[in-house]
Amino acid sequence: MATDPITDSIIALLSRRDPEVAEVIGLEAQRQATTIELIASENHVSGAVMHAMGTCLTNKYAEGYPGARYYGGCVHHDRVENIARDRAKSLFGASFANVQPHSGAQANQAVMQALMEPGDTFASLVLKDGGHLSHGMKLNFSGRFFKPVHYPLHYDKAHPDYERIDYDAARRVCLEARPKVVMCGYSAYPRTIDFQRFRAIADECGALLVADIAHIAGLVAGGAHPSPFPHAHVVTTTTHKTLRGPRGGLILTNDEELSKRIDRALFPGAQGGPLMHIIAAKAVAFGEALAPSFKTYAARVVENAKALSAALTQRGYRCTTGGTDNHLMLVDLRARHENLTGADAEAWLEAAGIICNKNGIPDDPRPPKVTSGIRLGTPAVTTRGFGTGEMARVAAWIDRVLAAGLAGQAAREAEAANVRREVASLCGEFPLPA
Ligand code: DSN
Repeated sequence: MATDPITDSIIALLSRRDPEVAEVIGLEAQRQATTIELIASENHVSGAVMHAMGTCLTNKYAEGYPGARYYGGCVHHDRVENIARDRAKSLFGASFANVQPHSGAQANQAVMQALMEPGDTFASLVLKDGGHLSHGMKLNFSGRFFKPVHYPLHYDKAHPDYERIDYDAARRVCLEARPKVVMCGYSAYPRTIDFQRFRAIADECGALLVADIAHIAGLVAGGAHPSPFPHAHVVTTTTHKTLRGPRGGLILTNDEELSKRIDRALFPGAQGGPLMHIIAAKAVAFGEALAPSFKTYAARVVENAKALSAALTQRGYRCTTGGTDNHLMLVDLRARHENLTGADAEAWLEAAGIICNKNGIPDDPRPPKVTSGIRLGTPAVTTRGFGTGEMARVAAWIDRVLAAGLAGQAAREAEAANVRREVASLCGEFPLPA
């Protein structure tokens, strides 16, 4: 099957120079072209974004910022970084953007360094219930050099906000711990985040509010989720999830004093030379996200997520919180198959060409490498052109594969092969973006 045309042309050249690596890239291109990508944090970038990444901008050291570099020969790099900064600012309505973070975790590292001293306290969601490792995991810089306190979800099944953020508890945690920073924004939370409420909590306890919108940045840019501005003091994000850019990070603020601290904390505090080819690709992606068609894309991502969640619910699965407001859902598998684990579901679905990840559900009794749930997201399939009709087919395939999986190895392998063929055929009708 044809893969995306940019990768095809790169492989054609590479196979003459380095057939070994070309072969691997070719196989991965085939995998992406013929499987259904439901990992909530992944997407398929445009050919223009892909092109910008593979350019001579990778050859240059450009430590510093536009107009203040540590190397000569940066005139074109200054220009492209300024284009990226300006586009990011207009996309998110911010007066400052740092486009250099290599990743979301490094964006968070820089912001924490800018806003706190080692040993200071910050508040974030209980990590296993949807937080990110850079929000205080013990092995991560955020947990080693700072002191995280965590706020919970509602864990009481009878509560109308079951499995949603417990804002009253968050307020109590923050008033008691008096953190310097309150972090909101998550990796596995299917509902709208009330940034205004978090700002009120931050103000009451004298903290700064940082919104990590890595997952929902494309929805914010496309108007399908409320903006963290004007509530958040600082916003961090990745650029490669719903925002559909190259793999990387971004920091935004409207506070001039904080912006200076953030620039210093990122370089030289956390990183050396910026990846200028990636910054060029970020500029291209921000340009795409500023186009009116991106609003339609963001709305469709949410529409598809709601359709997938409803179709799975109809088949007896339970989506946590009862559904989704954004691009992802957490599926509690036990409602349909008491003994099915997230780890098995992930593996069986992969064999059928449906790619997702096991994920703990709130209050999950199983350990993180096993889990009782899977996380599903619609950014990548929506880019491909899938609509609500295709979501219903995907839900039916998921159910078939998981039911057969529990019926034993022979049934599992036979059904995975059947579904794999049907999946590849549907993928053939929805080629990857050019
Ligand atoms: N690893 C990302 C995710 O899948 O959500 C978060 O950085």
